[in-house]
Amino acid sequence: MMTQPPDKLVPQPRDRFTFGLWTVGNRGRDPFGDAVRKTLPPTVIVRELSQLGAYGVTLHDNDLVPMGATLQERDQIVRDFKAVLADYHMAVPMVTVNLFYDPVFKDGAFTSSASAVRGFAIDKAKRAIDLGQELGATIFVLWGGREGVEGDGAKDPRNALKWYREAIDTLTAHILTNRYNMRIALEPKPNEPRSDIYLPTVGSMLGFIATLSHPELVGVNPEVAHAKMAGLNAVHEVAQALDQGKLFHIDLNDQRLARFDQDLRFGSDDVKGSFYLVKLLEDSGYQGSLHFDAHPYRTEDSQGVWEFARGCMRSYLAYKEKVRQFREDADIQVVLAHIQHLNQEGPAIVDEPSLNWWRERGYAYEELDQLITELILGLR
Ligand code: GLT
Ligand code: MN
Ligand code: MN
Repeated sequence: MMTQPPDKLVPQPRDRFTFGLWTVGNRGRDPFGDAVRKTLPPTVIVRELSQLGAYGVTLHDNDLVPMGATLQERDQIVRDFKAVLADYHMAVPMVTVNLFYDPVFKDGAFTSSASAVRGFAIDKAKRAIDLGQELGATIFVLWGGREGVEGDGAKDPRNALKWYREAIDTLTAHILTNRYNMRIALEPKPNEPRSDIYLPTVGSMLGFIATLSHPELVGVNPEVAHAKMAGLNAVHEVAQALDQGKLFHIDLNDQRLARFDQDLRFGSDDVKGSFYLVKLLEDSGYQGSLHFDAHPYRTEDSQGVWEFARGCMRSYLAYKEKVRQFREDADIQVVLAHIQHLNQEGPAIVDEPSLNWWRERGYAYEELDQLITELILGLR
């Protein structure tokens, strides 16, 4: 009897795919329109994602425990949630804290000009770290969505950075005092919901991290869409984090350049950029979660939500398959070898004729790029 080859695009827990509860749970609200879908209970999300082959889920404190819950209520919710995770063999490798939704954070959390708000935010983040520890998470993400301004009149940005630093230092101290196995990943974004958000890129986060009391405990969580909103190359952003050993986590999604925060299904818009990102992650041996921080289109019903989730994972695996084909494609490898050969065997630059050789040589990047384009288009 003929056995079917396994479908390479069917996700498995070993692929380390995770989704925020807030991603598939997104209700489609936007600045111009109300919710179009019902709230999905975390238990349903865990069940559906596990059936689709995900490895785990991630969450903000308030995706699970509502603001204002009593300690007793909180403990009950966490107990029930842990039971569901165990039932469906799902992990929680990362948690984060919501420091942007409640109106108390309208002028920022760690960088609010009011010290009472800053203190409240730090305390909320500590409790979220405790929750993460309880759920087995080893990464704590901080996205400073409200850490910014519309105008710089009332707040000296140097003070904001000082307060930001003090907050992160307090959180690493909390991790160390409690001997938690937890590291922090800072997530940059250039703007939205604030006009300008402090520390807008991976590079600025890395510069900031070097000034912290415990830089070894702090890395970055780059998001594809956030780099693109700033007109940057997301692959290079991730590469810089890898280069410094700071890629603690990643938010995979897609985005058109120079638009509002779209959080599109991974790999759905920028096909070549997604290919190079997957290639980079696979080439680098990155072992962290492959985390999707994206939203289903607002047009979708619940069936569309799960198609969206399946699509994120299938697309990652499809690009990964293309990376494998890239490595095995004879013509591509010949062009790469030719480029390598010229790079290595070209003459040392010692006189005018050797200088001219380097001036005149070609790099064959057009041929290479055309081959890659055809490979991605499925024509090779
Ligand atoms: C929010 C934001 C994301 C962050 C999440 C973590 S929440 O949806 O748009 O980029 O990663 O706080
Ligand atoms: Mn994100
Ligand atoms: Mn986003």
